[in-house]
Amino acid sequence: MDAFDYDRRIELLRQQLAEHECDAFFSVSPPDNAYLTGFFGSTSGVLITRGEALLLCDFRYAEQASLLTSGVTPVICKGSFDHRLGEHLLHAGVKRAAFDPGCITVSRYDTIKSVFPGSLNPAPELCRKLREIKEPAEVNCIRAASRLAEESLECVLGTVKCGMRENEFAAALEFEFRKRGAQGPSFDTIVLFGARSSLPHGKPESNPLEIGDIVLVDCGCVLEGYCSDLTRTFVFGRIPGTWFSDIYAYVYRAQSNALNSVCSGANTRDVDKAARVVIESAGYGAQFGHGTGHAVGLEVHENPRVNAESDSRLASGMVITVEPGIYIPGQGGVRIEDLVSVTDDGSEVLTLTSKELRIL
Ligand SMILES: [Mn+2]
Repeated sequence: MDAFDYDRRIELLRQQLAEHECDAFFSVSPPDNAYLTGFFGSTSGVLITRGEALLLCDFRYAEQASLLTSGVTPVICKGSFDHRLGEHLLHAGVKRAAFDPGCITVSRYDTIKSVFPGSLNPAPELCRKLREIKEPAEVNCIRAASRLAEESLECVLGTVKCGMRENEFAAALEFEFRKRGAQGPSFDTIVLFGARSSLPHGKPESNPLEIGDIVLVDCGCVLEGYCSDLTRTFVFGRIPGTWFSDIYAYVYRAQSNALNSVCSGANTRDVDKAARVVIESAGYGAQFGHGTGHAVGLEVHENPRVNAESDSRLASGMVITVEPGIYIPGQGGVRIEDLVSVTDDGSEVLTLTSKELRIL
């Protein structure tokens, strides 16, 4: 496993705190807490002050927390977790504590507020912003998670036969993920046959695979805490019609065009445009109703987002997806998705599976 420099991340966060004129940061967000400390439990709190870095968790995670190699001090809490967090803020003499308003519920906020009399300052751009730029070791984890998902997909594609069900395919894929060392899927696996492929985020059901069906698979796994994301669209037995070859070609071209636009300094809106312009000029603009992509890391959907309204500059170290699609209700859809990392001199596509139309 790649070793991460948590102390460096905490130091970067402290620099951000100074800019926000705050003397502490607290978080109850598992991905932020994993990023700052290496702790992957489902419930935890992190409190960073100028001099201290605390990880609050409960008895279930005591041993796990004691094994952490980061410079963080574990605190095992009993009773109301958020209450304890408020008390620690109070006892540390904190005056202005920054937190991410997108990662806490109103009731948890209220509990902390009821104990801590200082100021709570919303700062969505703190830890999540740091997470946008991946360290080389993080990119390696995402690359490995991508390889694992791709190998699993290849394995299941080898077993495809008439009558196989969508949910059977999805279960087989997730079984392969686990068998190969993944912690699990990074989101609910999407497997859609035939006309159901027009549902961009449809759920696998029990309908059987038939000759001439489209097979759309959108899947990803988690490895060492990092997510992958991959979509391919195949056909089973034969191509359902020229309409399908046509939309496949448009999506293929849109996806390549957007991938080619990915580089440090590019605006996310322009990456979206690079895909959209191809699909629009083919007359399918209305059938491509979602954004072109999103960043991936400890969470499968991270910032920056890549869509027509987004306005972020890509920078070396970011890892995003490029996944345009065309969806025709009642007929079927096509989506092609790769992971791409932004590098100093351009980009590196992390997904290696072929995108040529494949007949299973
Ligand atoms: Mn995606």
